[in-house]
Amino acid sequence: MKPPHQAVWPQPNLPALPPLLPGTAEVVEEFARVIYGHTPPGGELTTLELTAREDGVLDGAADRLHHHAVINCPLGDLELDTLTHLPPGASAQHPVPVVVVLNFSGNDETIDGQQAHRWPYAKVMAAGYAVLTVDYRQIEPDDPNPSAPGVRSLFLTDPESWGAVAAWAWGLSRCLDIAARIPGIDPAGAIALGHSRLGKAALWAGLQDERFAVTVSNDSGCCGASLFRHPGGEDIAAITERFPHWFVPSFAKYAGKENELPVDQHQLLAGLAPRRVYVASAEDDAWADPLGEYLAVVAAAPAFADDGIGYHVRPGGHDLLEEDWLLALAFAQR
Ligand code: GTR
Repeated sequence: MKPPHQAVWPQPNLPALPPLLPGTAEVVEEFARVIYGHTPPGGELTTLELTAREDGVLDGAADRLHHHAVINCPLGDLELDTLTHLPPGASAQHPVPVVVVLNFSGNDETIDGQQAHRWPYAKVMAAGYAVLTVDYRQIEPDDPNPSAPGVRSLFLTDPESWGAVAAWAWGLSRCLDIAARIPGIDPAGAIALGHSRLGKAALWAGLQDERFAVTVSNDSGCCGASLFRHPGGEDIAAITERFPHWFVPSFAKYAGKENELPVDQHQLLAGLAPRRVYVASAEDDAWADPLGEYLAVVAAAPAFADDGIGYHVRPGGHDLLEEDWLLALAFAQR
């Protein structure tokens, strides 16, 4: 889809963007230091139990598998319950690539709950991909004062040394560990995909985990794909006020001082090169600043080979729609 915006940086009356960083390692270090925090090493998938399997669901479009996984961390185990859809015919002899996506409100909601429109499983199967999901709250609660601890309490580091977005990103990598053990899934060609706050997590996961061949950000906005230095929508003051647990506490000192931030999000997108990244925006999603997302893509593009970075903006609001999936998968398959 053709981006409707013709704008490029520099923008009149807006500051220059910081230059692209030399490589992925530098991007990880800078963004860990300033925004997301440092993800500690560790977290090993031990037990993976298939707890249920139904073949031929969705009128034969998919086989549905439920797994219970145990991830061994330095201070205890994290347990994850994953839901996987496989195209029929996917097997150890004929494995398919996987899209790893966290969900907001439970695995079952992706099938027939209020979130089901965000999960066009049959179409994704027809495109030749498996989908593996887990409830993001099982990895780390989305609460500044959680009643139950998450994975950040299972490491020896200070829990505040990495934010909840980084914890969810860590969880995406553990989901890929799980996917790699499921017969019928080929971990090569894996896609990390996320919507909104989980789009921020997908970008941070894709950057750090080179097994993700393609990273897809959908409406990820502030601290996701959109530029801090392009005003519009959510800013640092708003995001750190409402979601102090998402990032390192020191990030809040840049509230109202976007221009002093040492980084900007085009650098994060560029850090994914030479792997590939796709940014999806929605015209009416002003809070995520679709133009700021587009400008970040344009500013990151010099880091990529042809077709290494892609973008679309569709009509409508803040949501993950079938159209977003299919355009992203078409990009991945090019
Ligand atoms: C909003 C938040 C955004 C975005 C969104 C979402 O409230 O301000 O950064 O993450 O939530 O996750 O739906």
